[in-house]
Amino acid sequence: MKIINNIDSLQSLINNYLVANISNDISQDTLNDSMSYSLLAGGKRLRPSLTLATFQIFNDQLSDDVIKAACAVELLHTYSLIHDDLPAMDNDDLRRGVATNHVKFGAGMATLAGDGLLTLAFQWVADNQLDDHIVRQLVIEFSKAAGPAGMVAGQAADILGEHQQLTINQLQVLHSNKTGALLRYATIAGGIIADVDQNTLKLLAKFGEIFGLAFQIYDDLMDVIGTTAQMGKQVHKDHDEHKNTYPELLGIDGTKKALSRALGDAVGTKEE
Ligand code: GRG
Repeated sequence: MKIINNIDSLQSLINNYLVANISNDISQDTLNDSMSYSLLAGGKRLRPSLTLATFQIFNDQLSDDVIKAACAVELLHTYSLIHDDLPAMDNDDLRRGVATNHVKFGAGMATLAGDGLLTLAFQWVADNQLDDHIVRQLVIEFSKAAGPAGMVAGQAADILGEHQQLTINQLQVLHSNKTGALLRYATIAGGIIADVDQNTLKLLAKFGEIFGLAFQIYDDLMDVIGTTAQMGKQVHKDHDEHKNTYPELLGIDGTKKALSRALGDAVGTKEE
C-alpha cells in the first residue's frame, strides 16, 4: 500500500471515512442529524491526520481498522467543540463557519450530540481488529488525555481563569491540558497502533507536547492578527469575561518569537 504523506490526501481519507461511517452506530434520527452536523461541518482534521502521519512513519498498511481508531479522536474533538460552544460555557454562535450545534438543534440536543460523540469515540478505538494490547494502551492514553487529568481539567481551569489574570506559566499549564493533551495523544496514538517501542513512544510524546504548545500560540496569535483562518469563530458573548491569551501576556512580537521557538523545538525533537 502507498504511503500518503500529503495532508490534503489524509484529510480526504478521514472525511470519506467519517461520512461513510458516522451514522452506522446512531439509532435516533435527530441525534444522528445533530452529531453528523457538527462532525461533517468541516474542520482541518488535524488530530487524526497527526495519528495517521505518525503511524505511517513505521507502517504503510493503512487499513480500515487503523483509520477507524485514528478517526475516534476527531469524534472526541468535535464533542469538545460542541460542549465548549454551549450557552453555559463559551456561548458561541458560529463554529466551523456554520451555526453552532445548540443554535441549530437546541442546547439539550447539542449536549446529547456531544455525549454521543464522546462515547462513540471510545467505541471506535475499541471495536476493531487491532491487537488487544494496542487497544488497551490506546484507551488508557485516550482517557487520560481527554478526561479529568487532561482536557476536562484544562477547560475547568479556563472557566475559572476567566475571572483572573493568569501568569504565563499558568496559561501554559491550562493549554497543555485543554488542547495539548489531545494533540499529544493524537501523535502517540500513531506510534501505539504501529506497536513501536517505549523509547520511540517517549520521543513522539515529546514532539506532540511541543507541537501542541506551538498550535495554541498560533491559535491565539491568529485570534488577534488572523483573517480568513479565523472565519467562523465566535461572534456572540453575553457575559463580560476576561480571556487569557499569549498576545495579551507577551505582546504580538513576543508571541511570534515564542511561536518560532516552539516550532524550532518541535522540529528538533530528540532524546535527552
Ligand atoms: C468542553 C470538556 C470540554 C472541553 C473543550 C478544546 C476545547 C476544550 C475547547 C475549544 C475552544 C478553543 C477554540 C480552543 C482553542 C484551540 C482549539 C482546540 C481550536 C479548535 O481546534 P482546530 O483548530 O479546529 O483543530 P477544527 O475545526 O479545524 O477541527
